[in-house]
Amino acid sequence: MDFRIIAVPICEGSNKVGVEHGPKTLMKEGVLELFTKNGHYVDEVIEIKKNDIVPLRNINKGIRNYKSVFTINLSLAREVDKCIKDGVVPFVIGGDHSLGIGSLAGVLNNYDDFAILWIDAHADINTESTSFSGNAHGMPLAFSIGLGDKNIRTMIFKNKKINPNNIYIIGARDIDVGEQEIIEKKSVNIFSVKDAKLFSLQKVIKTIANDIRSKGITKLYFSFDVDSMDPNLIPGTGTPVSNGFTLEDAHIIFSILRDDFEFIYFDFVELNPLIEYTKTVKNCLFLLDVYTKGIKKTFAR
Ligand SMILES: [Mn+2]
Repeated sequence: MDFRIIAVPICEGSNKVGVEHGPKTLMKEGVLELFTKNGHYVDEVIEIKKNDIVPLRNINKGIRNYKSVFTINLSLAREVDKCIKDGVVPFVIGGDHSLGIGSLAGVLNNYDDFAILWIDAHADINTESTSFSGNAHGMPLAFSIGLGDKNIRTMIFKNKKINPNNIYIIGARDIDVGEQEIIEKKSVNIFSVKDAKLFSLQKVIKTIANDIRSKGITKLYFSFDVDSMDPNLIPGTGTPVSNGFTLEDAHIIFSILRDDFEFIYFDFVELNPLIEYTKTVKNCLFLLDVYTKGIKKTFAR
């Protein structure tokens, strides 16, 4: 498959520094070589430019570092859009998960019908009114379904919306009260690690795959937050939650999905090498190897 790696060193959507070093760290540790080794062509590696600032702590319009989050995601939306129009699949490396705002907007500008696989310990579907922290990395899915800040919805999403029923959150085990209400009201699909262990992960993922297929959807947006994993395996992340997925689980999730769907977008977010380096980087590279190895070597379009 032909990829473009888009590095997004954003930390402003969280309240911890360090996550902005994710892309540079993975590049230094050989992520590009993994793509090549596994038979893919990377046409370009680009980085979303941003002003050199640390998280300011100021909350404006209910969102921390509003201006930076807005500007970076507007640039990202344009790059993702351009990448898809160039016939290449975006592989976005973060950075915090607020980059989902620009990514979802960029993908939505090109495709109407796709399902979103959101592998995460959190639901990331707060609005600025339901969020306790004001951290935008907990909000991308809300904006994508037409909730929350009007500027983000009109200027980044151009008033386009994702059907909430096409969102599948997998691995969630730390959900805010306001998020739970949105999930129920909008019929977002959500599966906890507990569900997965109870019914067997294979069964859960097969059910999801069947559900997506039954809607006639063939395209997948695949977003992987490393905090979906157990913190013993990936300690280097800003908001760890215990009882996460194992490396084998991640393998199962991907191997069931890869044969049935066309992947139109990938991201890999929230690794923070300043919190822990050695184990985190080793396991991130393992996961990226699994993902790039498993993708069929066909062209996106
Ligand atoms: Mn997340």
